[in-house]
Amino acid sequence: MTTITSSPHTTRPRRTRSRLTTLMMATVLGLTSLSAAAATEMPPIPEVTGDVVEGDGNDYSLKFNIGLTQSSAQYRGLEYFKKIVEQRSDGHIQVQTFHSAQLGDDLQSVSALQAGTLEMTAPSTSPMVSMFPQFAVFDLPFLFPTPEIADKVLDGDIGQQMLKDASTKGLVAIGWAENGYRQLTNSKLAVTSPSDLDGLKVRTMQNPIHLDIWRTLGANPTPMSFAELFTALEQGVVDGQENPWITIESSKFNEVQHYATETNHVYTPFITLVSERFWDRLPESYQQLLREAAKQMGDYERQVSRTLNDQIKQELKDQGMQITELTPEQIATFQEDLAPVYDDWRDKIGGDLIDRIRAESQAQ
Ligand code: TK8
Repeated sequence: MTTITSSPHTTRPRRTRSRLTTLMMATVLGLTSLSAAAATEMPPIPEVTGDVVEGDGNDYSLKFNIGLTQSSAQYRGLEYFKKIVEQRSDGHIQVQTFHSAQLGDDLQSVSALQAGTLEMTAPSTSPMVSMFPQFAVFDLPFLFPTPEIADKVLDGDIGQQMLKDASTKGLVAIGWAENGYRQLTNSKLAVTSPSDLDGLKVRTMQNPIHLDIWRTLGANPTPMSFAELFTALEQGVVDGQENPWITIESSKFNEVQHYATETNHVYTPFITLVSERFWDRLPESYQQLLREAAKQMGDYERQVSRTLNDQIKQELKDQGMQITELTPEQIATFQEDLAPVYDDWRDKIGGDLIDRIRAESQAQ
């Protein structure tokens, strides 16, 4: 049985200790059976559908590297991708999967794709805005009120055009998946309003809008690669960070962050990328197979991510994290404070694009 919390291969020794401490504390509180029973089960990897695809007689192998750990929904998606591609190519395409930034963080992986030393990766769109400024739209706070609206945008004309536009500079963009709604964690205090953030050192993704968001709210933001984040939190280089619940748990941030606030301030997509050098070597039939597999991976990964989101929030609570759920009024305070971020970025990003996304929300 695969569980999201049992990740013996990714657990570093020093983390095991704090995990143990957490478990011992839970025992004292009589919570062991609760948290053990809550061990999250991933929705099963679906059976592969579709016929075997004829290639050109050659064998190919591709390395697919991501930043999140083996217990993330994202990695689970990669396992499904591997299964589809290997089965439907009748073993002519071998997929090797890598997690936890083993072959580099988001930006390093994208460079490796361009250089042709790595075949696939799926970064958050946010660190890529220096290459593709239009991705900045996904960094605007509170733009996607529900995951279904995000799907409509990403799977509809806007998202499909963005994939085309991002298929340049040595990259081929073939699909979307979800990182998800971001939540704030920190080691200092229960945050209920922007005034609590005064001077708090918050790690952000390497992205100017995220910097702007946290500066506007009064925090002291520091951009940093995700690969450096656990150590930075553990050593107190930063006080806090923000990521979806599933990432907070699969990266064990709760072991070094006592407080969390359910802010849902930004919805971050993952974009599935292939090295153009590799792509150009493939027969068209295999290019099409990768596109189909990327689509199925994205749909499944979203399903896993959404099924687990609330469950994992509960598990984090059971493990002792103090989670603050904001009232609509408290959320409104964050939204009002962040209005200037919209004003500052609207023209740079393109007001049209923002309006089209807003229209999708209203059409619901
Ligand atoms: C993982 C990152 C991560 C992102 C971040 O490679 O950097 O905080 O949310 O998921 O893409």
